Amino acid sequence: MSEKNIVETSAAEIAVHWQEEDYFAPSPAFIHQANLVDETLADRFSLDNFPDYYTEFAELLTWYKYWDEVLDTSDAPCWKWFRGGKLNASYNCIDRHLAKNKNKTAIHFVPELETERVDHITYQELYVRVNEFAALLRNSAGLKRGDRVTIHMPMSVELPITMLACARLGVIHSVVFGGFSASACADRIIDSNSRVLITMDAYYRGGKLLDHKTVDNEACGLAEKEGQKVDKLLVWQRYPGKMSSNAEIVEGRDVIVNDELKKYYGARIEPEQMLAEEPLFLMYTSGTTGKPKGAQHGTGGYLAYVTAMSKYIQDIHPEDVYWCMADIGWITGHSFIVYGPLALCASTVIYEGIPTYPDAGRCWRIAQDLGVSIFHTAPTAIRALRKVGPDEPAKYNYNFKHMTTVGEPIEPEVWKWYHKVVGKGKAVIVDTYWQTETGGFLCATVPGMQLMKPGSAGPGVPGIHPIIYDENGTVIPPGAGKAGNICIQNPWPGCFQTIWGNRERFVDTYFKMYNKNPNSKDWRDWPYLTGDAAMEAADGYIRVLGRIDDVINVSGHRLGTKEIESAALTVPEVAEAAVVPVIHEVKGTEPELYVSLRPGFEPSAELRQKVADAIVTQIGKIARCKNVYIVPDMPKTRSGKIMRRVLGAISNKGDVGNVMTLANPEIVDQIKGMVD
Ligand code: 6R9
Repeated sequence: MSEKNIVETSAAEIAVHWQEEDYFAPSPAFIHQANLVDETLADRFSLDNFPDYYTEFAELLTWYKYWDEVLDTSDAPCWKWFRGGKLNASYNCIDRHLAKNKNKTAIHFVPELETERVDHITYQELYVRVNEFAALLRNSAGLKRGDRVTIHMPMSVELPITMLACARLGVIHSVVFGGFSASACADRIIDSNSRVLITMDAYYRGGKLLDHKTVDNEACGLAEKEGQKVDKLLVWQRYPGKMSSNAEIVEGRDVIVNDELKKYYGARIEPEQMLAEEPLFLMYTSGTTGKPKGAQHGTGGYLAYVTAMSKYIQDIHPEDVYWCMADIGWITGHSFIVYGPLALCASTVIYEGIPTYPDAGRCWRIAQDLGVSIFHTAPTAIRALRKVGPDEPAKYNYNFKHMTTVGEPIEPEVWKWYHKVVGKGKAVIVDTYWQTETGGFLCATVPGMQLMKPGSAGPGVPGIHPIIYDENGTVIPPGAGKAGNICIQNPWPGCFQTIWGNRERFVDTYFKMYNKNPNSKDWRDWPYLTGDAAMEAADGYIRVLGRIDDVINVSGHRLGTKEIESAALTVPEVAEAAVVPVIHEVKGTEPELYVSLRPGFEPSAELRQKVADAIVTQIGKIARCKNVYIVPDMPKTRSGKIMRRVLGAISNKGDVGNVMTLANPEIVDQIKGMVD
């Protein structure tokens, strides 16, 4: 991996044009109420005290049995946290709150239709519904500890109920983003060997009622073709009788949850006492090869970590109404809508739809009506809200004390609007840098203690020790003004345990690059490679520049270039495909596709459309390409590698650099002519 690669990423280019920014301080009122203000923090969480400092995180949870060892390194680098400890995630998110808080709202659900009622689910009601659904999963679907279940559901109260019911039984859930296509869902069913799929009939998005179950009818068929039979398709019905696919019932396979649940009214299921190191869930994410990888998260380490991050960085207090606008189908939703806030007995908000529909004031209206005090979203949503309604927040009477951003670098200009207009100049902003694999935050500021700096995530959160290496493994010191590969020196409990069914890929992707001794059992020998390029300023603040691997970040969602290219290649006329990220005002970047055709085929508008459609069917609308260009040939190196860098420069109207070393330099001007 050369340094050139790093500066060539488009995100890097945006970032290097940013100037060092001023600092912003939290208000005295915020500091006064903050969960974490401690001048000895750096000492407490120094590497000298590793790994014992993490017991503080674990002690935020309720354990059936305490651990025998904080960190077991015997199977390096597959770390086992809190080995021997026993707990249950559903118990920690629900049961333990009942004695004092059973009538408190656990979840506020805001449907898209403003004529539908906003639901306020208490902890007691959550307890009842999770128990009943767990009884259904056990008895009607035959699920038991260690089984995997794929959940393909839209934002609804039933989604966390389903996840927590799985956790109660020790069943490993794999939630697939609701907007993903049948084929993307089938891939995940197959990889996780799920024989049960859980879905919902329909949901609203942007004013339309979408038939969702029909997607999963197709997913079952696709999975079966590849040898993974779905024995049971469990269907939650929100709009019984409205969707035609509800009528397409496959006898023996489909179970209408609403009807079946009647058998289990009043049922109570004792939570399974899970070992800390047993898996809680899988979350598929894009990698450098076409196949998405299932990040496997453990029970004790993950839950301890997200609970601590929710408490110390999100600064959630039990009395807070906390709203994270992410989708539960992404890691942010798992950690910071469901597990973290509920473990802390907060009230968490789930909303259906999109932030800007039916109008640009929707978010602020929800915040006002529910009394939201902590708000969490992504730069892409902030950019969209700023674009459609820059003056809307002022019209609503809400009061945020804390706001988070996650998913991609936030431009300082956008940060300042978020601060001044959305936060009304009062809220602290925490820019959280992390990944699906890391379970919780890597870099962010401790909001009551550390100054904010627009455009920089901040230093490592307490316990995390980042380090930036150049391609030779030499440390790039803070303030050197040079980008490198950001790694984490120490293991931490939120880190995923492995890639489901592929330990070798786990070790190779995340640990091989800077490992000096593959047989070492010492954690110091296994820095974790994030796959991002970053710079560390003299103050220790980290500015993330973008991915060094082949991943495109669209609206904060990761798409593998190979996934999109493979989808394009399902069109028989296509010979080669290359996708590049194009800078987009709202989404951060969006994919643009170049394809070349097999001999004997001619470019046409229909063919372009066919390729564009293939991507949406194979992956989902999120991967929709800005343009599809049919080019006579790809720019290639002499060894035949497609030069995506050159295409990226053309798409972004940048400098293509010296192309004379290409095997076919003449193609560059031809493609440029097509794009301009
Ligand atoms: C949580 C999440 C991970 C990738 C990550 C990086 C980018 C996330 C960021 C950020 C700059 C931030 N990223 N947060 N870049 N500043 N605050 O987003 O997980 O979907 O796995 O994406 O997103 O490139 O490596 P995931």
